[in-house]
Amino acid sequence: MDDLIEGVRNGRSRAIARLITQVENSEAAAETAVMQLHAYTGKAHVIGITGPPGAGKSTLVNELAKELRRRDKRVGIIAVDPSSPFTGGAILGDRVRMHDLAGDRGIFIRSLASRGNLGGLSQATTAVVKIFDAAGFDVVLVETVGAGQSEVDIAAAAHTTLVIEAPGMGDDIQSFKAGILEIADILVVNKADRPSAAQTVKSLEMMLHLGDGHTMRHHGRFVEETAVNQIAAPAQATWQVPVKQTVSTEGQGIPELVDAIETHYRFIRDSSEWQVRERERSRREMAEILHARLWQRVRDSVAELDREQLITAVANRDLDPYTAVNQLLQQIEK
Ligand SMILES: Nc1nc2c(ncn2[C@@H]2O[C@H](COP(=O)(O)OP(=O)(O)OP(=O)(O)O)[C@@H](O)[C@H]2O)c(=O)[nH]1
Ligand SMILES: [Mg+2]
Repeated sequence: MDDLIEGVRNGRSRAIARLITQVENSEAAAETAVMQLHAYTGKAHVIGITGPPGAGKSTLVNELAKELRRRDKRVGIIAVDPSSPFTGGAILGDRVRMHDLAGDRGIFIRSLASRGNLGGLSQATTAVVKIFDAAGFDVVLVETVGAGQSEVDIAAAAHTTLVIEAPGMGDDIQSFKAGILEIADILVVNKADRPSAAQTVKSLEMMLHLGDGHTMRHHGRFVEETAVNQIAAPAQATWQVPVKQTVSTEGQGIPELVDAIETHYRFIRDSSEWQVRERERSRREMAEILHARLWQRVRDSVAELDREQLITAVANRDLDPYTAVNQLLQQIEK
């Protein structure tokens, strides 16, 4: 086990791959290893890349990784729950596109697929970010499809979140998913080679402008710029969300996007924002572990038949879910 931890800390690919596989299979040994690695983390810049299916996230990640390598950064990449299973086309496509990067020791790419375990994917992603961090990767890129709340949560656990949009999906303001402004640190209009790209950029900039009466102070939360807040926290530096255009298939706009990412990194490092986000990430991580642990204790102390009966009772409206959970808690507290 100590060999495995030493291997990961020395950035050895075999050790990293082995530990990630253990994490994916929820092996008890993996938990112990990740536990021990925590002390060696906290250095990597974690970047979430999210957006609708087909917006060009994987192509962009590939180009970002190449540019970051040119800037001498070591890069870990996680594709979370790619839209197709391992046998399907999307992943194959990802492999082909990411093929450029194969053989580069400064890069490690891993796909994580949903296993249906409780809190499984989210917890596995957090663990793999930790492994890359402990292995000395400077940057960790996490690609998620921005379709459901859980995926958005994963992106929100990053230091810097890129929201990728593509033109031509009905470029009126309403068509953009509610909530993207809350999580985006940088907006990217990919496929800028498409004719309607300018309109998409305009719509996004208008949305940002509508939010101008607010000050983005805490990640994912808008704080009203009231007199009270100004007295309580005077002259807080604020981040203006930029809208960047890229043509990922041509590598266009990529160096400028990496510049914007580095500017954001300096902004959060030089303000209290890094600490705010580290605390937020720690809080989420603990909540996930707590959730999994509680369910495990319920499974250990309440017979499956009894659990299923409670679920049926709630579904049939014979019982409300609060009472059902209270009953479960009483049984594990015994
Ligand atoms: N014209 C154009 N096509 C692009 C651009 N970037 C990506 N594409 C194409 O768009 C398609 C989808 O790209 P992906 O990178 O797989 O998109 P994705 O967002 O990762 O897709 P999912 O992971 O399935 O959600 C591919 O056929 C790409 O070649 C671009 O800048 N311009
Ligand atoms: Mg993809």
